[in-house]
Amino acid sequence: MANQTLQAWVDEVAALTTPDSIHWCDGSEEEILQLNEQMVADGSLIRLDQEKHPGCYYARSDVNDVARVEDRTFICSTKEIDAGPTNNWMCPVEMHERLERLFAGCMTGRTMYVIPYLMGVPGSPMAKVGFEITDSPYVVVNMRIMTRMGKIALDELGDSPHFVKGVHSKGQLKPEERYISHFPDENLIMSFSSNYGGNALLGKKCFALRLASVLARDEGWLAEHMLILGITDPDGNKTFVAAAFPSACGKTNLAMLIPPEAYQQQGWKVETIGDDIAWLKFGADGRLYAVNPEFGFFGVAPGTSMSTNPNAMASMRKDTIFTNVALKPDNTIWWEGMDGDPPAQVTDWKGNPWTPESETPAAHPNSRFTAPAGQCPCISPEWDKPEGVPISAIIFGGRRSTTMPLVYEATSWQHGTYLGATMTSEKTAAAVGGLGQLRHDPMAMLPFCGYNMGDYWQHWLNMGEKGGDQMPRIYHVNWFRKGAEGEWLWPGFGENMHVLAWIVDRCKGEGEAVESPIGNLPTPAALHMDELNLTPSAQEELLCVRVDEWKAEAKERDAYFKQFDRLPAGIKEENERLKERLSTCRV
Ligand code: GTP
Ligand code: SPV
Ligand code: MN
Repeated sequence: MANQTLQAWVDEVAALTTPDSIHWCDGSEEEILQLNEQMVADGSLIRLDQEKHPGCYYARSDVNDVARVEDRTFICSTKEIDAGPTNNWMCPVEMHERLERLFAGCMTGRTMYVIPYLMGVPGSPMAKVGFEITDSPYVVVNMRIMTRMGKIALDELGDSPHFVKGVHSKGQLKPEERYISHFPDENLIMSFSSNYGGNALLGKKCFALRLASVLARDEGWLAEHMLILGITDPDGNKTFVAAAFPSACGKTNLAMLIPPEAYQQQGWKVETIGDDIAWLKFGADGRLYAVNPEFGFFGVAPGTSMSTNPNAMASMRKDTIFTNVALKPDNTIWWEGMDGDPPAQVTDWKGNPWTPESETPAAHPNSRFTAPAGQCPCISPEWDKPEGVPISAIIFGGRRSTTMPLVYEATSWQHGTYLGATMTSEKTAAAVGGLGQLRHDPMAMLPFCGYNMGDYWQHWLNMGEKGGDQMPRIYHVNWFRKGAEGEWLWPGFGENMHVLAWIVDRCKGEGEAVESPIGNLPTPAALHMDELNLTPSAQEELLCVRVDEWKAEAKERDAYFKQFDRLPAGIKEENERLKERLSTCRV
């Protein structure tokens, strides 16, 4: 091993965790086959029907290990103020002591895998190397799909001492021993007692968002919880857009959108660059460029079907791992919302018999597929461009049953930053606890920002200062507004194209808009609303701004902002301006 820093660290972790053997992963086909075989033999994976699902496997997690655990996730910066009011903080010395007790000897009887991986495109100025040490072969095979893994990362690293360290052990999967800890000053992640995606696949949320957001602040770029897509318009021009929605609020679906027939006939086309994470940096021309640092999709299974997202269904046609979905007797899979009638009998995600009469879901609401991004039929030819794609618009959005219109436009970068900072959304099954509760989730980064949220907003404002009038336009969307009966007012999915097309039009200086106290709204005609079978009341509700509701919203934001010692003046100013516009408008 030529890289001394790397070898010394691996030796140190091995001395602490005392594995029976050490395996350096090369990321080869044979290695993965062998690991899959081994897991099938010990019962931790089930091989699916190889004709219907070639190269696909099925896994069930521990019943207490199905989602991210935000109350067990820590940012261990030296000073508490640098983690800020929205993160759990623990003193790094104390967290190290606590973790060292848990990690001591935890790999006895197990193999320790050393996974070299690359986040970003090889040769890209934005690519970064990480290593994950783990005792979980399930983590290895998932990391192989989610990242560019093996030799490619070692080659990129060479003998440089600069890489992100990740130490993971599934421990005994006890919830009370679970810690997802980040040490920004050491470029180190330590994760114990969970095998679930966001807790255990350390390249994803732990590195590419929590640690990367700190690096991005220091180096003048952005690490964001955003999908990236390319939209070709009828003139043949491509516009690239990035969008931040909280977990399980529609990023994968929007990233793979298929335009409705009428739009396709005019020449509209959508291509995917990424579905969860974007790293954005200024290019030589002063514009903001985005890359997807990942290599696969870790997507929500329930609700994914040929009618909602055929591109996701095609992405998982082979070489995919399904976790916590339901298993059919013929070794195929099923989940709620898949096409057709529910099967007469399946084995549910806990391993129990299930029928359509059962009172619990067959697939866990946060069950997931891990699929190679390259298998997506609409993957963009630009998705592995080292320099990334130039972003013309940024979209924020949450899951809001009321108040938030379908779409509106910010009037400046500062106003747009404020729209991101004030995002709220109803909680989903992607994290443990509080399902359906409305909470603030700024820029969809509440669980993922590795430093003080006030400083993060200031960093956004600073980026705007630097980029000037070349910065992307900013929008806020809401696909989830409900009617009196609790029904969705907006059809969503492919029909979200109506909104994307308006945004593209606006980026070109076209597309009709009307001013309102909250920002610019489209007219129904600019959205081609008449092509949808919406009732007149749904159409009105989707684009209305109720002044009394918004006054309450603005007041609540004042209360929310009180916890931030480092609230940027620009954010406070935008809330004052909003209140002023609301108080003077005549409705
Ligand atoms: P993470 O992977 O957790 O970050 O989630 P995500 O943001 O990628 O969410 P995803 O696209 O997987 O969607 C989550 C859930 O929202 C699924 O059950 C979808 O069916 C549903 N969903 C997505 N888009 C829409 C939409 O436009 N309208 C409605 N009503 N539901 C949607
Ligand atoms: C999310 O929860 O936002 C996800 C899944 O994308 S996880 O990788 O578990 O974070
Ligand atoms: Mn996500």
